[in-house]
Parts: sequence; C-alpha cells; structure tokens
Amino acid sequence: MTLPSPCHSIVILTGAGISAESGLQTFRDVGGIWSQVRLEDVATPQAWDRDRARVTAFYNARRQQLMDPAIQPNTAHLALAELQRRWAGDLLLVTQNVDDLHERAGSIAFHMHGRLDQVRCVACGADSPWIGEVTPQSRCPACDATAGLRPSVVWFGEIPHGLERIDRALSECDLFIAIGTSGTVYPAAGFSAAARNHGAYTIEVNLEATGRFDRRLVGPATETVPTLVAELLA
Ligand code: BJW
Repeated sequence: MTLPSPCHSIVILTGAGISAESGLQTFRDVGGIWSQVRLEDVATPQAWDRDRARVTAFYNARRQQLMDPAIQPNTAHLALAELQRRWAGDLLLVTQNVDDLHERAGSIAFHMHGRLDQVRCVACGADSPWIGEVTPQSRCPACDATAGLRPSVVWFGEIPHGLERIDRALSECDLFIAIGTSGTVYPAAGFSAAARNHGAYTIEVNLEATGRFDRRLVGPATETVPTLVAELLA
C-alpha cells in the first residue's frame, strides 16, 4: 500500500455504499432509492411544502427500517471505529449518511447531510432526537408546538452542515479517503479534488471507479476497509 509519509492527518468521507452490506439501500445503484421514488418528490424543500404527508411517510419508513434489529454496523463501520480509537494523529470522519451505523460501531462521525434519528421543528427550528413515527399530531420536544416536524436531513438546495470545518480539515490533511460514495452530489463530490489541491494523497474505496484518485481499492467495503485500516495501523 502506498501511503503518504509522514501521514498525520486523515479525512474520511463515507457514503451510502458503506451501509449497503448492512442492508440499507444506496441511492443510485441499480434498485437504489432514487429508482423507486423521485428525489424531487421527497428530498427537496419544495416537496415538503407541496406534500408534507408524502415526505413524512418516506422518512418514517426509512427511520423504521433503521430500527430493524437486522440492520447492524458491518465490519467496515467497525474497522473505522477502531482506526478512530487508535490513530495517533488527527482524523475527521465525515459521513453523508443519515443512518447511525457509525455511532453504533463506536465512531464519532460528522453528519454533513443530517440524521434520520432527529427531527427539526418548523416553528422553533430546534433539532431533537426522534424514535418512531412522525405524525401531524407530533409535538416538538423543545417547544411543544404541533406546527410540523421535518426530518433533520439536508435536502437538495439546502446547505450541508459544517462546511467550514470540513474545508479546514481538507486543507490540512495528508490523506483523504472516500468510501462508498458515487461522487455525484456536491459539495461532497468536490472534497477529493480540494484535498488533492492542498497536497493530500487520495484513496477511493468502492465497488467501481468514480473519479480521480491516487489509489483505488475496488471491492465490497466490508473487505476493503478492514484491510486498509490494518495497513494504516501497521
Ligand atoms: C459500495 C458498496 C459496497 C455500493 N462497498 N462501495 C449542478 C452542478 C453541481 C451541483 C449542483 C448542480 N445542480 C444542483 C447542484 C447542487 C446539488 C447537487 O450536487 N446536485 C447533483 C445531483 C448535481 N447539491 C445540493 O443541493 C447540496 N447543497 C448545496 O449544494 O448547497 C449549496 C451550497 C453548497 C456549499 C456552499 C454554498 C452553497 C445538498 C445535497 C443534499 C443531498 N441530500 C441527499 C439526501 C439526504 C437525506 C436522505 O438520505 O434522504 O443525501 S441525496 C443523497 O445523495 C444523500 C446522500 O448523502 C447523497 C450522496 O449519495 P452517496 O452516498 O454517494 O450514494 P450513491 O447511491 O450515489 O452511491 C453509492 C456508492 O456506493 C456507489 O458508488 C457504489 O458503487 C458504492 N457501493 N455498494 C463499497 N458494498
């Protein structure tokens, strides 16, 4: 394995592919979420304004799926948690995923596209943890209003969380690793180029090549990520 030397600071970006082998669908693979539902109908602020019931039902179903005992972190999530525990330098784990599988594996992950297990009150704007269904009668845990609880996720046209912090980490990292993301959604799709422009070495871990990287590990994340982590910790 070619790695930068010295390698002190790492940024890891994960996408839906890391959770695929845990049983969660990706968005753009064959049979993925966007082949079953139009993103314009469920993942934009306009969709929410048009038809709250439909958007709420879509996210209720995904939240319920996440609670299914069969959905568990896989060896890729677990390997990253071990890396985060044992890496002596800086490591920022950024995920585009709204699932909580990194946390369940023991990682601290930064959710740039929000979280399925949180809702945001349209009255007071507070984000609150949420388990189970959202209904029109659901009360905001923070202000008690029944004005509406939207999923606390980042839809198309909305600004992802923490971009300043991520940009800073990208400008300082020696190594950038993208795992299980198609590289189609910006700004995350631009992170590898940003890191490379600052001199970082870039690695892609995916079933297929998606863009320009210095090195590729092609294969299922449950096999490739533990191998990569073992080499980083060796
Ligand atoms: C495996 C595997 C296995 C499978 N092992 N690998 C024109 C040009 C440029 C940009 C734009 C444009 N028009 C509009 C935009 C902006 C827009 C955008 O990027 N659109 C593109 C589609 C063109 N972006 C936005 O609107 C973003 N906001 C924004 O830009 O704000 C403006 C702004 C930014 C910065 C500064 C100032 C202003 C917001 C994007 C929000 C995305 N939201 C979603 C939904 C979240 C909630 C939910 O989950 O429902 O986020 S969309 C969806 O896509 C989700 C994901 O996080 C995101 C990325 O998907 P991901 O993770 O890459 O999944 P897939 O399915 O695409 O890929 C899976 C990959 O895994 C594949 O490569 C497989 O091969 C691989 N894989 N199994 C390893 N076992």
